[in-house]
Amino acid sequence: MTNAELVSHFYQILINLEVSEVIVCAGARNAPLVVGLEGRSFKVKSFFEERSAGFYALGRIKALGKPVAIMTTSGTAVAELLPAVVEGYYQGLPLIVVSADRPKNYRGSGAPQAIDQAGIFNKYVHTCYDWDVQQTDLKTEFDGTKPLHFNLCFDEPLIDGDFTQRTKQFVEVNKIESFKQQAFDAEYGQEAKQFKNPLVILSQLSSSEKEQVKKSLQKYQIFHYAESLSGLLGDGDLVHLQLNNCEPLLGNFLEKDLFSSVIRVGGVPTVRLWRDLEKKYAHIPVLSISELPFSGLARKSLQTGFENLDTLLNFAEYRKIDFTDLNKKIQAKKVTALGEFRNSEQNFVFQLSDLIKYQPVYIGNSLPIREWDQFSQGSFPDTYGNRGANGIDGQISTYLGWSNQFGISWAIIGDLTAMYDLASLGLNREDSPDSRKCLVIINNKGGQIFKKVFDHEKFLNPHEVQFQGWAQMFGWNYLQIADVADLQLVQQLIAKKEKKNFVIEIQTDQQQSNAVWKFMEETCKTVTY
Ligand SMILES: Cc1ncc(C[n+]2csc(CCOP(=O)(O)OP(=O)(O)O)c2C)c(N)n1
Repeated sequence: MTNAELVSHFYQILINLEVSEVIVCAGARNAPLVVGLEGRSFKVKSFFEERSAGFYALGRIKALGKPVAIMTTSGTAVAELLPAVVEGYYQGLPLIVVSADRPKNYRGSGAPQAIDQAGIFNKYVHTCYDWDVQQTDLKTEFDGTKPLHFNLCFDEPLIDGDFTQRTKQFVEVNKIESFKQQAFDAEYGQEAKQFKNPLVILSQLSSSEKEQVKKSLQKYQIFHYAESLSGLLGDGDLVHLQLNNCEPLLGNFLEKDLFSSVIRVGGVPTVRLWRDLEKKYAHIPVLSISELPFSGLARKSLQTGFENLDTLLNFAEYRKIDFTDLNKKIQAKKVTALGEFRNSEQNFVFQLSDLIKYQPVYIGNSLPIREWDQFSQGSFPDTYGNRGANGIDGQISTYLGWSNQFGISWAIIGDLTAMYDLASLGLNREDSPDSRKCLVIINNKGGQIFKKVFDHEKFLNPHEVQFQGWAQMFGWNYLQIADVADLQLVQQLIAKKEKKNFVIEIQTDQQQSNAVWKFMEETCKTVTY
């Protein structure tokens, strides 16, 4: 077979895998693949930096609900995709990695741009297909629930035939099932009896899961703690069943036996209590309802899929709880604290969320996700964030890929998180002209999440960086806000409806932010149900 024929067969495989978008990070070695794209129907996006491009592809997968391919040249270009592959693995996203390689006999030789690429992603991909022009069996199997790697070896001359030809060979792609959640049988039902008075925690949900969960919660009127990534926090039909989020309260509830088990619905939760279930509350039975194969805990717990959601939520015995008064008390305390510490991060989140209610929002890791969970007001049905491996890398890139589907959208991220993904803004060129991106950086001058636990420069990485020059470099508009009153500028920006992208840098007052955390912790000790 020639390179041209291998490419032609391969593109038929991509089509059979339902790939319609391809992100291309071109180099010489993947020239056969790049040239072969000409005249095919894939939507193609080119970018030079593989790490950002990989994370961007994850955002596209989330937006499209189907696999997206990313192509790299040989060498470290492939290795740059590891973080996105890992993130894709833990989120269950079908990222199709296509790396071009030098011929197989170059392996281990140290020849230029020849590294050991086959199997480089190890367990984080469903399979690595390592093919060259000698390959006769091109049968592909895929379960669609994790990344997949094709390593295609090309010898020179790279362009060796007619790349416009379409394959006449039948290329077989089998969809297989590799993971099946525990069925809800009699034995399982017996175990599920432990789930008395459960605290139901909602974490990351897909759109279809969200609707299903909402229906069941409404039907049985179940009290729950909703994280923002569920898209159900503050939902008008559920808000009377939700606790006004104040994280430290949950531990108190377990200690006071208000709840005696935990049912988690969706992704692995962010809330501190989840980590405490590992050891501190190891006696509390935990059941996870999720489509992913991860229990999210190293200790014993039960797991099942969404098909059993309604049965399980109905099955559990609930204590009738009315949190109306408690919610009011917490809200009053929050408002007092935020009023007093008006330039705290938490108050910026509180006020900003009110301005951008109902608009799509991407939430970055570290403090932003925790602050959004506890201090945002209103409802955000389209909320997304990379919580697979909780990295601060690639956040802007994923946001840009995910948000192309919307008109105006927002991302809320930390300053180190922004600095991690500096090439990302270049990804936005030529993107959907109707989408309008607003990237909010909460600049607290370092990794302030560590302040409470390891208050040392080595952890905080303090800095005086500002982001104006960076925004300008990529032709984005820039707004700097250091007082909460200036959020009116954001309001004006929204009202103008101009198709402009913005970097909005919010400079917060660290002492005030610390004071709010302290106040809320104290409050949680004193408020009672
Ligand atoms: C790729 C990666 N490296 C390191 C970490 C560890 N880490 C967690 S939070 C954090 C600091 C984040 O700082 P920033 O983005 O400024 O947010 P802030 O803590 O101030 O909210 C770091 C380094 C991580 N989660 N991911």
